[in-house]
Amino acid sequence: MLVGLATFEYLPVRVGGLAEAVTALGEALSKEDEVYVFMPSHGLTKTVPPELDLKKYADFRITVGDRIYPISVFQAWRHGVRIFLFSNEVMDHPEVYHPRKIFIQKLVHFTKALPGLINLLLKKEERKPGVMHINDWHCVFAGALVKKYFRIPFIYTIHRICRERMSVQELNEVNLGELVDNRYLEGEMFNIEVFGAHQCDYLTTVSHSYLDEEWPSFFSSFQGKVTYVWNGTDARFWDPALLKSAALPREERRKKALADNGLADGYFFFNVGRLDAAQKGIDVLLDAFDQVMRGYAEGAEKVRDKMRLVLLGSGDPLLEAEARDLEKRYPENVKAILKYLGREATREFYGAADFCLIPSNFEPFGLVQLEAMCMGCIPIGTRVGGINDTVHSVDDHPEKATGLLVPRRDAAALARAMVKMALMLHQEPQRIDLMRRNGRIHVIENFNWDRAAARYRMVYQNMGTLKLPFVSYAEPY
Ligand code: NHF
Repeated sequence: MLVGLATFEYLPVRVGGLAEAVTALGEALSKEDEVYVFMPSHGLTKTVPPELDLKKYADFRITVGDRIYPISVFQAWRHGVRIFLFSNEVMDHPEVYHPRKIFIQKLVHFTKALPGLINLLLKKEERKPGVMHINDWHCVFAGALVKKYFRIPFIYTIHRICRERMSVQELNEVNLGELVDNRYLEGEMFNIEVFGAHQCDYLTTVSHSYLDEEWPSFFSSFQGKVTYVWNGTDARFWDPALLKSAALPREERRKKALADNGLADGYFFFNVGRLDAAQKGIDVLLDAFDQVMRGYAEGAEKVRDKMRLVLLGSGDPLLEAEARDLEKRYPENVKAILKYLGREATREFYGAADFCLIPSNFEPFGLVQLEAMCMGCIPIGTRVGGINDTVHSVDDHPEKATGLLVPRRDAAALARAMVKMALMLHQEPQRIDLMRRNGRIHVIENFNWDRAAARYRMVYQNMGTLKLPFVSYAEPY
């Protein structure tokens, strides 16, 4: 089958987990299917990385309002996937989602460019995708038009519900009034995700728990055509054997990584990612660590002096300031590295840290817990979304435990969990070792991209033959 993936992020263009997920899926699908990716260039055509052998494929024009815009389509091959990039003065803007005004213009240009390219593919190559896989709300208008004009069914995957709206006036001004329908209107605002979910042939999201959490408010309206497909991770990259200091015992690696960051050896807690309160719950993490240091959690006095926390990532300036403040108050315990250091350096941290803190308030899937488990770094996360689906908590499954789960938005519970795990590391190292081993095996067996690709393939095939529903959302797999 020829699968078209429409997305706003695909490596090397990356803002968050969406890029990792769609790229890995495209590559896994390409082992059995042909995969074409469609994306705005986001300026990639101007700063072409050498590994992308980018070539002009076609030029055409689109109309937006009363203006005519040229579009150049470039194509490249990356790891077996054919990538089409749309380039013009709007779609070349290097920021993917900012500023909002340009981002919405990009969305509109993409909506018009995709049917234009499908038309050209038909003309030049006499073929079209058998299915379009639309990723997140940015691409749903394009999916709906391609379905309408070319009879290509589409699957809509929600990586995170954003509840995004555009006004009816905005849509009419860019000649997309044909999409407007009362069913999607909230006053004069048009709900893009509700539109996409109605229009698509199949709706998926990235974990069972997220589907459950958002069932009453969103997914239940689409019963019969909705399911979940778990993401995966690449355990070949997230492999302790690839660490610079792979030959050293884990405790030595920890000692060294902490020393490199100006800290003495201790119980090493690590957090990586965007510093954000709304989704990632970093405010809760900072509060929890402070509670341990102040001795509020039971048993904290036994571990307090040896608590170490390394934060890696940037984000909300307010949280960055709070992280700096925590570092100042506890200079012997905390190191805040307020930037991203790249995948290889992150891997070194996972390979040295004892525990990875993932205090998200919601997490459709979340890749960090998988990466950590692959690397023997034990996740302490919240019981939400993909974290809940992928981590076996030591409280629920002593034998097959891979981490510890706590309630969301509960700093006191997280503080208790940190103390509990630090004490376990000290008192029951064999139990900790078992959790590290369990984690890597669990990810390799259950959360790999070949498995995800196989599950998506089932969805594509069911759409093709219109055998719906093929699975109840609640059916585990
Ligand atoms: O892993 C890729 C990612 C998810 O939880 C993550 C999110 C956005 O919020 O599916 O998409």
